[in-house]
Amino acid sequence: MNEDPILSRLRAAEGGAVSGAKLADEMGMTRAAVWKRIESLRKTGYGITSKKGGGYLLTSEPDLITPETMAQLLKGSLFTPDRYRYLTKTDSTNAQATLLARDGAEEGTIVVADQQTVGKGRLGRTWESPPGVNLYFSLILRPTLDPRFASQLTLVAAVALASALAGNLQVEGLDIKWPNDILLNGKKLAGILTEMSAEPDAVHYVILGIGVNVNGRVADYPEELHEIAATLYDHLDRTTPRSNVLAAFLAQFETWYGRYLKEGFAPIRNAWLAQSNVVGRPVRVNLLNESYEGTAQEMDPEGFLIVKRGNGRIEKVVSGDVLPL
Ligand code: BT5
Repeated sequence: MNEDPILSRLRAAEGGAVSGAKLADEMGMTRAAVWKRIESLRKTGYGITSKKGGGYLLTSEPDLITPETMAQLLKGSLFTPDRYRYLTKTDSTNAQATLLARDGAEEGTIVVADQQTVGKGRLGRTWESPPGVNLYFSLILRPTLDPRFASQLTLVAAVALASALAGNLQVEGLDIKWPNDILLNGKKLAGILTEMSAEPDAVHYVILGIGVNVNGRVADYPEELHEIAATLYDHLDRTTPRSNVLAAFLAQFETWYGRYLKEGFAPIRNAWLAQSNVVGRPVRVNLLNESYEGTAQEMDPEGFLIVKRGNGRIEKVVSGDVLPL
């Protein structure tokens, strides 16, 4: 979608005001039509002041992730603007992406929401998803892949997100936690929920759902998250445009996913190990009906975590939570 020409003109004025008459003239509109467009821009969150005889002045831009905003930033060939689906409020982007995938939506389709009412974590847990401040999105992928290895895509996404945050946005203090978290100074900044539909030998589709705490304040989250969640805003003490985080992630993901399909899991494993502190650390492994302590030894060539228990036994962790001690 094209950007609003009045908005482009106000941006181009770089802090200067443009008179209504001039805008009307340049756009080939009446002054009343210009005023109407300005009103609708204000409604979407743009700060535009108007002084009698002084013209219109753009003073602030909202933190939008609408198709119009993202169209300029989606430069790759996988997540193209025509595959971008935006919802202001939805139950869960994973649930919506699943419906689209069942209907045949193609690889590279992305469902983005400004707010989720039933954001999902793993194992029936919930993901806190307040409006206007964070990122909640789901990618539809259709890789030719043995379903046994589909969980490797969680690690591809973790590497891509860590690369976007550390590389493109220069955030320090990040760590990848097996299998699905990005931590910032030890607290959860982002989570990944991978779901799939498959038969024994073939993947039909994979939904990769990602939540990133960008401009939210942990103090506004429910009490039980105060000690465990992190946001970029709290860390940097300034807002980061959500569109930049999303665009950086999608570009990184396209690169890492491409490498994964071409070269296999080895390069992902190397990048993951380079960005994670878990190897060599004491950990607690929480499984559905068992919990034990040990030392994380390595990530095996398939992406599972190898943990040596206190009693010397070597375990391959294929699911569950691994918490650093
Ligand atoms: C996850 O689950 O970390 C996966 C989260 C995936 C969320 C995205 S948002 C877009 C897409 N659509 C969805 O419906 N979901 C995906 P898990 O490892 O089970 O962690 C869940 C736990 O993280 C919760 O039980 C809380 O303790 C904590 N938590 C909940 N909301 C959080 C938040 N906003 N920030 C940090 N921690 C949170």
